[in-house]
Amino acid sequence: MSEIIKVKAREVLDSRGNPTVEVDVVTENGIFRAMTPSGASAGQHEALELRDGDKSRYFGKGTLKAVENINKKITPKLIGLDPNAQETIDNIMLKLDGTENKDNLGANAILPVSMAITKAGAASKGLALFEYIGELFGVIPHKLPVPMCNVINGGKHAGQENSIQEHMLMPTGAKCFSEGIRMASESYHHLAKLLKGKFGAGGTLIGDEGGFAPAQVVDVEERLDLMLKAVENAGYEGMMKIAMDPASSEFFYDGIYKIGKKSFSGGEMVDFYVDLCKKYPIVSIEDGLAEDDWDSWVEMVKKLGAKVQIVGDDLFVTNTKRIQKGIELGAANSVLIKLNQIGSVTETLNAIKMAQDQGWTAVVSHRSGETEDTFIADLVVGTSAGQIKTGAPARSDRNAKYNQLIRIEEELGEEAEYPGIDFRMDHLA
Ligand code: 2PG
Ligand code: MG
Repeated sequence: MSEIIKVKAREVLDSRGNPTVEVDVVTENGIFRAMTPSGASAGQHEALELRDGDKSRYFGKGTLKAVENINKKITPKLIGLDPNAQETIDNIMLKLDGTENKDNLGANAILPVSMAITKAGAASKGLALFEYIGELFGVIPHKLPVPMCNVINGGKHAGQENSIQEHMLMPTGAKCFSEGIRMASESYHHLAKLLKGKFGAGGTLIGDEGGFAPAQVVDVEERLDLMLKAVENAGYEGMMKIAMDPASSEFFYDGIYKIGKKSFSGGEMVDFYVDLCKKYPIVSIEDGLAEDDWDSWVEMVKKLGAKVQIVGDDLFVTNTKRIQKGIELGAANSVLIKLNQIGSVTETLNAIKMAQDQGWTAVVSHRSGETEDTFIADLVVGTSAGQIKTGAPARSDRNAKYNQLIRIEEELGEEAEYPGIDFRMDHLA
């Protein structure tokens, strides 16, 4: 058994240039490092992201308190422990925090420690991280995910108000993951050509997740038309489906949804998606409705759920209590999985398990503020989740994850499976 010799945290920068927390866990096998990401369109019910609030540093966004919570409070409890005791270690941190929302230590203190422990645990067993996560989760991992590549960024990720946030391509017609990424990348570059031709250099400005953010294209149908044209120009017509994340809590005001100049009730919003799905090859809609508008979610599942994956992100915040409520109500058929929404590896694995046990899908996701940490690539394979959303196939904060999946696919060789168009039903088989 190896043991934890040292745990040390520091403040570093994320992809948006905001501070975040990095942790080194040291065992006899080496240094194991993890970083926590950060959301912009964060859900109200997420675990606490502890920020210093000292306006003289990073506009109040400093993370020195979270760093200190690790170095002074968490570290002494972990020295000498076995890094393979993931659940025990996560529970020690949860107990030390003592609150439902991680209000004392901060999810951004607990999570990077938890992730670094998983990496140290894998090394101590001589396993690749995805294999070790498979062991923790109870599957033999060989399934690569279908990526959701966010080629047009809107909403908060593009400095726009009352606009749909993510417009993604899913290469469902690819034979394997690396071919899917090639199809997405080529389509992305064709989209760049189209946008440059239409709007000049300003058309290819990019948003937080590496997708284009053309201020001139506000209408959702115009955005989707451009994407499909790019796919056609790349030669992949019919081989790419569309996934959307409107992130609608961001344009929900006192019971009314506002997109551009139009207003919608919950029911009208559902009808808007029903119409859109008739016109476009949309297979997945995340946060089409606001985080507490449960009734409209139920209506959406009734009207669209058989055909379209209905994914709860801000609705569930990777929290088994909220997922359980969603299951009881029939409010979705899929859960978006973000480690830092809940704040530990064990709780994240439990959320994925709960979704899958229900016959729902789980989509592993990045945050809009990312880092070079590729943990989620191993997480999606280790849990056989079958879908990952980690931005455009561009910018190293996003491609770090796609590239890690290319490596995992290579390592699995003949064993590797790619669900393609069966990304929803595959895990039920
Ligand atoms: C989302 C995410 C990631 P953020 O809404 O799904 O794409 O955005 O990290 O800003 O919450
Ligand atoms: Mg979302």
